[in-house]
Amino acid sequence: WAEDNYRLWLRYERVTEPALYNNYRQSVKQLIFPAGSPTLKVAKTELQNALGQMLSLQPAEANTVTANGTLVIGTPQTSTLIAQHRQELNTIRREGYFIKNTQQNGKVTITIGANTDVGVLYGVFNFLKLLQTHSSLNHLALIDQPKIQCRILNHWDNLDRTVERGYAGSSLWKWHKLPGYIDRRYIDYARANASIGINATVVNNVNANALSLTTDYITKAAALAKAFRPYGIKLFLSIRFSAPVEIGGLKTADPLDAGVQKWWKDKADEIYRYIPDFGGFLVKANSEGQPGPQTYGRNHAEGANMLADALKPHGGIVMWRAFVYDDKVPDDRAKQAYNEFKPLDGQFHSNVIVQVKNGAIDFQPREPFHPLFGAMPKTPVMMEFQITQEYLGFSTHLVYLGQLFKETLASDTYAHGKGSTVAKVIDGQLDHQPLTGMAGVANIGSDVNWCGHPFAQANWYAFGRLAWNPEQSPNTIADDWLRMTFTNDAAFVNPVKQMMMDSREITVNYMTPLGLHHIMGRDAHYGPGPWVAQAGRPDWTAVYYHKADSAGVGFERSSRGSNAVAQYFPEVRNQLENVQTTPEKFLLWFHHVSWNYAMPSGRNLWQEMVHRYYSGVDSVRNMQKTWSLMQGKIDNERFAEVKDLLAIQEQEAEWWRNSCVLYFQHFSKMPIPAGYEKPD
Ligand code: GCW
Repeated sequence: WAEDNYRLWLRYERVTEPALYNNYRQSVKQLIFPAGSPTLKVAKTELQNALGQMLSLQPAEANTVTANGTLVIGTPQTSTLIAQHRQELNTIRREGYFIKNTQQNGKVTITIGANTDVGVLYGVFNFLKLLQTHSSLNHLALIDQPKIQCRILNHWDNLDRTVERGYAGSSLWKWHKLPGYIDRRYIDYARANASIGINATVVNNVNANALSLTTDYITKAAALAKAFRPYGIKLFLSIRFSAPVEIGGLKTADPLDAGVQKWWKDKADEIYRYIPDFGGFLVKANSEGQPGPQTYGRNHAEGANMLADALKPHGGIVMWRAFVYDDKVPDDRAKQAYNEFKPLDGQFHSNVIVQVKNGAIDFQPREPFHPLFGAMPKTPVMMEFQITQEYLGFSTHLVYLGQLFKETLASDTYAHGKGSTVAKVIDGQLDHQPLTGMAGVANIGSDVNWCGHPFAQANWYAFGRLAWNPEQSPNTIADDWLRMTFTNDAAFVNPVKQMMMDSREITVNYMTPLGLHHIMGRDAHYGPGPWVAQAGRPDWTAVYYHKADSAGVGFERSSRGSNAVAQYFPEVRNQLENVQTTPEKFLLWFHHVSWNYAMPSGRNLWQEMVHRYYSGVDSVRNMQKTWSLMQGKIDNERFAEVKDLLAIQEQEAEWWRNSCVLYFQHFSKMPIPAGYEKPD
């Protein structure tokens, strides 16, 4: 059980189909892979282990191609055979790779080449993916490279090993045993990340403890950085803006104060002495009570630039979060980030990137894209997705987030007319930004299976794949993941993939259909709580986010309400301004709509809402049916685990449905239409 759960998508199951087994063995009989550097060494070990497990084979090592079925791997520096492939090498940049069939000395070879060692590592992992997914090794002509530079996990892990919004056990980082003891798990974590192209990690919570910048903790962080380094993963730290006061003994943390500037400069110099390739800082400032430049009457740019200047000589960057949320700001919460950041466009130094959550409220089951995407053409802007399912049933509900991520990435901002998708903003194409990134708030903990739910592993996987290339399809990603994680049996892969693909919409239906949002229980954000007051502000009554009353339901964000729609470009704004043209999935996000409003389905709004909640529950039952047919196709342990979790999901979908339908019925005063089972 533990083994099956632990190995993630790097299981390297033995290939049992005889023809394929023989064909693969013939293709990799000989190996030319000189591996001197730490990165090439780990790539080679990964390859040899995998081939051993999948094909019971150790290819014979050679220096020249003397047999059909030779695997040639390396960079132009390590191999003249690779250096010949000028055209491919010129196309791929630093982290890219190519895999192709070639003839050398009249023999058939497979060549995996890259300009750098880390490119080779990515090439090897992708070659192994071909084997794991039982793909053909004939006519290989793959050229691939990342579209986004910084593909980074954000761990909201505290130094005491609790994890904010973590549902998979305690933090992986055993701070108390670092730097002396390197847990084997750090290596497996790095392997898993490298296999999907993740090249950076922030190991501590954005609600940061100033102690993480003390010399003791820098030493510990340096040990982690060293463990990750061969896998091409750079370490970043979240910082607490007031650290100069808390651990530096200064009177202020004002970013314009010369003493404060010097403190950060010295601190950066110190960090780079321990971690020469340190990535930089992630900063949550003036949000949810965290200190920041505004505490001293300065703005976000002044705060970010001060840190950026300290990191600049070493090549480090600042990821400055735009998730600013303050219940003292007397306006629609959805508007605050745009209001504070848009005016600062052009004022950030070149090694600052602004990190924006996918939506303007907070990682809801469905949110429209954040209006800051496309709105700051003079500033690098990166994406922050949440992989951990804070608002999506923790690690109990099966929800494939490939669909959620993709929906945001494919949204059109119209910043430069039609086709200005969010993906093009964050991969730098749209405004020719040299600095690009995508962050995912990790769902990883020390549970045996890393993520709490066997299917939550797919969300880590999908994040990495989309950060590498946001144009990829969630369907292909789910297909690869299922084959590598469970089995290549089509009778399993096809129905379960469909279940994954539908799972996000199903969850939206039983939690927050039609644009409802933030109606989860307060603080925990787990079960339903549309009746719960969300915070301590007088206007934030129980109905702050849904505004239900006898006339209707929904948050009016058109010009007739908070006018949050004005933060979007005209094409989007005009569409959202009007109830009739607002996409149904965002209806109640942007409008307060009458219970009698006629929906395209022919139902009125109330009936449609009831319908969505019921169909959400019904669909979970269908997921259970699909899954029950999978018995015997995979190991019994994971089969049983998912079955039990789906049973909880079904109960909780009912809990959501019954609570929300009965609660909103107080306002609609309309009956539950005939044909639906009675909620209780
Ligand atoms: O989603 C909210 C969470 C907080 C989190 C905050 C943030 C780290 O409820 O737990 O704090 O967002 O993103 O900063």
